[in-house]
Amino acid sequence: MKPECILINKEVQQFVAHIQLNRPRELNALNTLLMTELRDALQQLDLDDSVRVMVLSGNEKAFAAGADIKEMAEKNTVDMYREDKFSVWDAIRKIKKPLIAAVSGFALGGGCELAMMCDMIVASETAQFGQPEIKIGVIPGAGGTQRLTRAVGKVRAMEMILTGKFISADEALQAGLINKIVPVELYLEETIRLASEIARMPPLAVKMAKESVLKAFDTSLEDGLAYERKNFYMLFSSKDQKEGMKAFIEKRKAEFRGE
Ligand code: DAK
Repeated sequence: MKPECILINKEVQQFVAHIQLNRPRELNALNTLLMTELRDALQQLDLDDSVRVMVLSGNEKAFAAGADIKEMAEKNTVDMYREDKFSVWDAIRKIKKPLIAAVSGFALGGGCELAMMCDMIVASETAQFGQPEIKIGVIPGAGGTQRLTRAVGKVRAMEMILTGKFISADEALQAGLINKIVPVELYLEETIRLASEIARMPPLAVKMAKESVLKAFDTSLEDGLAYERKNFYMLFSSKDQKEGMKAFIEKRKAEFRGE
């Protein structure tokens, strides 16, 4: 069935898929249907050998202005607990292939959290990031207090989360929240170019590299090093390792197949 709240282009470039959040009238507010469709699409693409990297964008005005406030406003604690909407976010967090956010305009609340769940963020000059939940009586719930703090440090995260104020693309770049800033008419193109660059790398090594980098966020250095080493050893069972090293010695371009 065709999704209602997202657009999927499975082959925007070779091995690169693009998902666009598509509730423009609501500034891509993340309602339950959108998040479920996004989870389903990402899980399918994660298993699809013709896709190696995924790009996630909104539109020029908004990546996403947060979770849908109108959908949440009347909920009580028991509703929230029983509905367990976080399982959808947890599933997105477990996607193995690289996911790159292309952010223009508002990335607020859940929108900022969704961008931070991606592996990299390319922003247009108009991008604004914020966790304004405090202004509507709550706090970030989909990782904002944790990921923002890890990305920009305690004092900046405190300021953003306690005041709800937005930061510009320039401030986000300076704080280490995003990879780069691109003119608005080029931000999507540039994100797809970055995705294509990664898609030319050996896919198994890419997945294991992603997994190993993410491990650094929730483990000791000792355990993280052991984890990295295991993945490093494992890649010596792959055909792509043989191909990559042979191609280097033979001074030719490697042909990676994800095997
Ligand atoms: N929810 C629902 N509708 C939204 C929305 C949102 N977050 N943001 C914007 N809209 C709607 C507006 O209501 C308006 O619809 P109409 O009134 O025309 O029907 C339309 O989008 C255009 O918005 P504005 O007229 O307000 O546009 P402006 O350019 O004047 O202002 C703005 C843009 C982004 C500054 C403003 O819309 C705004 O402040 N929006 C709310 C931003 C915000 O507070 N975001 C944080 C939401 S709380 C969870 C996971 C995650 C979360 C919660 C639970 N679980 C898994 C359970 C996350 C929570 C949040 O994100």
